[in-house]
Amino acid sequence: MSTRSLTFPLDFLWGAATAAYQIEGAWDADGRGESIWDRFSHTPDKVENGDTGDVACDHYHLWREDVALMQRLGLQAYRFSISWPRVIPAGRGVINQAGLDFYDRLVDALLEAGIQPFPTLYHWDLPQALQDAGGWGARDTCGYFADYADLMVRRLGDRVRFWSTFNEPWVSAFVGYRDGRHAPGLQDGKLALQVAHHLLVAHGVAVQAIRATDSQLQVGIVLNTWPVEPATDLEQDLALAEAAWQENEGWFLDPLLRGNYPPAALEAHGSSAPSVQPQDMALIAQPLDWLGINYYSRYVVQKGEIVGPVPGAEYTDMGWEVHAPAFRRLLVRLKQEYPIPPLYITENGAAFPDRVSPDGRVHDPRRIVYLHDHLVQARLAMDDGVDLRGYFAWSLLDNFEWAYGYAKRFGLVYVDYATQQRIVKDSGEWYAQVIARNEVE
Ligand code: IFM
Repeated sequence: MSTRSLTFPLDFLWGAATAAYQIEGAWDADGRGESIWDRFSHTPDKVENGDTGDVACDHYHLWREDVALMQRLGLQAYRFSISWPRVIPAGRGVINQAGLDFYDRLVDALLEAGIQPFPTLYHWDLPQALQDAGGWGARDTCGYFADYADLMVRRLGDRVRFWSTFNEPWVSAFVGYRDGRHAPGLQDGKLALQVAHHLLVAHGVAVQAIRATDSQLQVGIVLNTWPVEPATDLEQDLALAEAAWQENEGWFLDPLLRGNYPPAALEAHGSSAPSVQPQDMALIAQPLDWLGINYYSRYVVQKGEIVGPVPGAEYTDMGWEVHAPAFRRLLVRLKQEYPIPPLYITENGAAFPDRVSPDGRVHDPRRIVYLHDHLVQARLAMDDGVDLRGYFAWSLLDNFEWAYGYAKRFGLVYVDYATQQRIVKDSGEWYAQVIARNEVE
């Protein structure tokens, strides 16, 4: 770690993030409907160890305690997601008041604790009833999503200023519908591209619905970014890295910010390219009040191949390279190449195999170094002119890490799943100091 302190602007927003299916549990409580992740995690061999989100961190019941933890850490904002099937069990039609009440109470408690709520409307848990009708492959789902967005904004918009439509649509489309490693577990590349398009259209109609209810709300979307960096200046490496950017990051950034798909990537998809209706691209490119960026790691390419492992590099428990300088390069690239709105880092963090020590504490020095180094790079990117307004660590709590179940721990707070005891890790204490001082040393 360096000896120089890097101070952040006074209004920089410090937070931590979670998602509904990963922490709430209470999967069938009080009228909640089934989601695609309930169905998927209950299907044999889909999730490591047969884990499910049935109980998870039981946040649905322990939310008061969790808000108190956030307050103790000094969080200024909390990014969580709303479970669509908890508030509209079949995804359309009948509304579940008990589900709405849960988020209502959570928002009130956060505000009382001085914590800004930062909800995401969709973090991968589509109501199963909508999946049965075609899921995101069906265009009608876009309209149901806009209705759901409208419902939530009418209910919470008097207290919640920041809204995001989707978390990581790339993952929903390609890991869920092409690779089959996430719900709904399909393996159809052409369908996945159509799904990606529908997610963007759904974003567009939801932004319109939200703004129609209250034009003052701050609406954004959260994208995952995983740059592929060339190991050399050789044409082959440069071309591969660029093609990967267009195919992955550009596939979402370009429609959202420029109103078109990246031409080369579109051409490369040939007959698998999505079918696009005349007004779609304008609909997708609604002005954004902010953009959320999730960053964890990068790939390196050399001689046309992904290098793995990168010699001398450190890897997290997910097998992801720890490489903070790529974070700054990414942020600067976004600023240089796109007409971006203000940015928030909506996720950044690392999984390590944490254990409770005999002293009853969880010592996680590698996570502290990871967070420190990424915050330094984020701050340096701000010196480079990047308009970065806030940072959310992933995650507040250890939680259900999708196909890995509970095997991976990303939290600032350790969760003992047998007892639901929470223990603030050393990284949580460290992050609290960063927030209190508004600087990284
Ligand atoms: O846990 C996930 C989260 O739900 C979305 N972004 C990446 C995290 C770590 O894999």
